[in-house]
Amino acid sequence: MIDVMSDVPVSHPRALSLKLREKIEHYRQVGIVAAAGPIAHGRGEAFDYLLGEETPLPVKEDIYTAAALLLEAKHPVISVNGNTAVLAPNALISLAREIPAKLEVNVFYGRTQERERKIAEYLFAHGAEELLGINPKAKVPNLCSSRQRVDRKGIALADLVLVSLEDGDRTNALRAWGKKVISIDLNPLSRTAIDATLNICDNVIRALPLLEEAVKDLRNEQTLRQEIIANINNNYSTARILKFLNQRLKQLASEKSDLSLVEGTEEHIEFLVNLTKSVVEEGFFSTRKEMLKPEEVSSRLSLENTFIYILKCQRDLCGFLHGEIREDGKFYLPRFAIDKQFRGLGGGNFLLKKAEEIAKSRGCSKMIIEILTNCHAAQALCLRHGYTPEAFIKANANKCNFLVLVKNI
Ligand code: PTJ
Repeated sequence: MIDVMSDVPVSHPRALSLKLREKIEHYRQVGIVAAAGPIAHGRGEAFDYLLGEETPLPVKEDIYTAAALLLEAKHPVISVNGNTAVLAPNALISLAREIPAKLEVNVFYGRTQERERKIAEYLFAHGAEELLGINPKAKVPNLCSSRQRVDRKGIALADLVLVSLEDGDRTNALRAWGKKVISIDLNPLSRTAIDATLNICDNVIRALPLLEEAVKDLRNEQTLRQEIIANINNNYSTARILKFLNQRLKQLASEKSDLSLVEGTEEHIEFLVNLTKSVVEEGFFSTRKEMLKPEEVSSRLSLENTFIYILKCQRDLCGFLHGEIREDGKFYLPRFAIDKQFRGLGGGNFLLKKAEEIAKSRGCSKMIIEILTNCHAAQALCLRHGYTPEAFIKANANKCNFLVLVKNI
């Protein structure tokens, strides 16, 4: 096994990441990795951070789909460039054996026989038995870069090519040549990822072993494989990963947003009136609602069984909740609001949880929330928190209708 001397202490919290960098840099000096290889690696690291350095669930499904494609292909070929060879030599070889598929060297930068041979020898040293793509003679039509040169017994013949961690031109040209392409690319918006028959948005070091496991699982499942393949839709896969990233970033934003609640006092009256006004203007509170006049707010602050809390984002006042325990002993939330600038930071979740805590601490077992029917974000929030619609209040005179949502707590 070829190993690289490392300056990274094993106890370093990011030891694996730093060691992989060292490896990429070492093999750049050796001439296996291209000069641009460390830059490509850095881009991958950045995207992997956003994923949380774990294979997301929808990507695990894509990996199964990719395994089905590989097993159904007549001549599958795994294309290997400098970065992939160095990052995952054993996984590449093992996957190729398991399918079985051919391994073919195909590089973009500095394509000389010397570089091709260096990559091949590196993989032979890790146990590969055959490597195609050394001084190949066939050409991918309509492709100008060095990647155009492909092996007659490999990519030229292939009906499916697996490409990992690469620049954008070739996937399109391979598709136009009639081949299916599976890509492994951490950037879901790269041209390779978009043009592929299916992109696996994951780090090659995780994706290749998972792919091998999926190949083993689907080995004797031909009907299932065909069903899976019939439903391939790369755009949908891209949409799912973008949604995953969106939710993950929202979650991280809410964890970092430093939210807190304080009891409403006289010093918050101006804020309460102004926020109420602006939410009325947005059409999310009825004009019939109180809290638009300072004296009305003031009188509510001192009422027994009325709870007005202010939401703070760090030091900024950014929202409020107004809850009441009425004669029926249920906890009503006539209004809660968050300033436009501070939405999407988890404030809604925070306010609802707090309202339920207050309700429970006062012995209430049922929450009741009235929301204008056009206020979809607040309705969605309540539904996510387990509220169910109980009634619809038609209030035509004020051109507003309410949905009554309830939850037993
Ligand atoms: O060895 P060569 O000459 O064929 O050159 C290889 C590189 C990678 C230098 C070349 O193909 C290149 O410049 O690629 P790009 O344009 O930087 O694209 C690489 C893509 O792979 C980017 O979308 C990265 O986000 C993605 N990527 C980087 N690291 C990983 C990755 N995807 C999966 N796993 C990774 N570890």
